[in-house]
Amino acid sequence: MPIVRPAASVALDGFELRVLRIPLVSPFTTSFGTEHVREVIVMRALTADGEGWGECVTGAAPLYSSEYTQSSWDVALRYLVPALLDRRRLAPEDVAGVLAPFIGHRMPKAGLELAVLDAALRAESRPLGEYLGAVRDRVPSGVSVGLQVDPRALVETVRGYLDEGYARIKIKIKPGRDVGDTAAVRDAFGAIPLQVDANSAYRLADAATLEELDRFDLLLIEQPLQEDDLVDHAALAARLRTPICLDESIVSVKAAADALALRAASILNIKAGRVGGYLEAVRIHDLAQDAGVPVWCGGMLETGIGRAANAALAALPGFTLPGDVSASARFYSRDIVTEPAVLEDGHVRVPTGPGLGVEVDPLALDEFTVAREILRR
Ligand code: OSB
Ligand code: MG
Repeated sequence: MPIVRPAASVALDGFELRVLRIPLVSPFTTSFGTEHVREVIVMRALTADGEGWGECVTGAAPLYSSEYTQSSWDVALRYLVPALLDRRRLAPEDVAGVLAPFIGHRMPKAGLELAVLDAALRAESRPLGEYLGAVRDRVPSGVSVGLQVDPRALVETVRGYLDEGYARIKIKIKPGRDVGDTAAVRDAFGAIPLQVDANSAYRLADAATLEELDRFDLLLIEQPLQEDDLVDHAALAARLRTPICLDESIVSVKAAADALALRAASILNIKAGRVGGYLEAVRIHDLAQDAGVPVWCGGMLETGIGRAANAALAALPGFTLPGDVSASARFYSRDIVTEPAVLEDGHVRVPTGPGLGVEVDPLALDEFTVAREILRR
């Protein structure tokens, strides 16, 4: 369902942007690298009616996408924030249009839109979930498991998450660490809900290796090929029994429509940060629902800000597969909100308070801050 009732506009006074560096509880390794610290930008909208918070999901380096911390920081301070502050009043639904002349940079655009949306909804005492069209009060929680030193270590790590109650396991794969790792997890745990994520590490020439994964009855294979390889993904999908799910390739509702038309994917991972915001994410959800295509909510190691918003998004009716909406403690021993997401019976609760429904902890925020800028009108 499209957004039924728009939010009120806010009178913008300024934005505060911070770069945070938050230690991870354990290193997170994908086919594109290992992270020990989550570097992230948080943005605070300052308005006449109160504040609102957003998060920009770029990583420190352009490894998952072309966007990264300093590209987001630069474009936000130089172009995006000034364009928003040019408007005396702004409704959340207008943010994307004001920022549209600036090509790309969807991650900082998404963070700024979320900050404005949170401010507007808090001022109206409306929860984000209700605004987006949530139909559940909690969502099943999947966990994304990074590459481990060997398959035995992987099995022990997965065992820990299963013991905690996670509803679905996703393991990262890359060439040379695919069939063996997947076989080890299947052998150890049988018919658990299991999927794999390659983060673009393969080429169509690797199709024979990926075909071997068909015997594991995976829920899906996520983003085997590169971001712009829609035609190759379609060719691969025709050879596999396992559904192909796209992550990196789905940067907009247009990209989603193209991917479905080409049969490059039969499942979509929706990440609000990657597609330019939660409103575009809802449009992709609506498109997929009309097409009968299942979607799930991806994650980008969000802080409590983005994690609360992701739980709200994942509660929409078309999110029929468990998302990467894990407990905060899966990544962080200290989060920047006062009520970090927790795992309860394999689920994460959708916050019900106004806006994001979580409060930022100013002491934690200061502890992790490495850069700070305020722009006022
Ligand atoms: O591909 O889904 C991905 C983290 C960073 C960048 C890309 C991805 C991921 C994850 C972690 O898999 C998802 C999470 O936040 O739990
Ligand atoms: Mg992915």
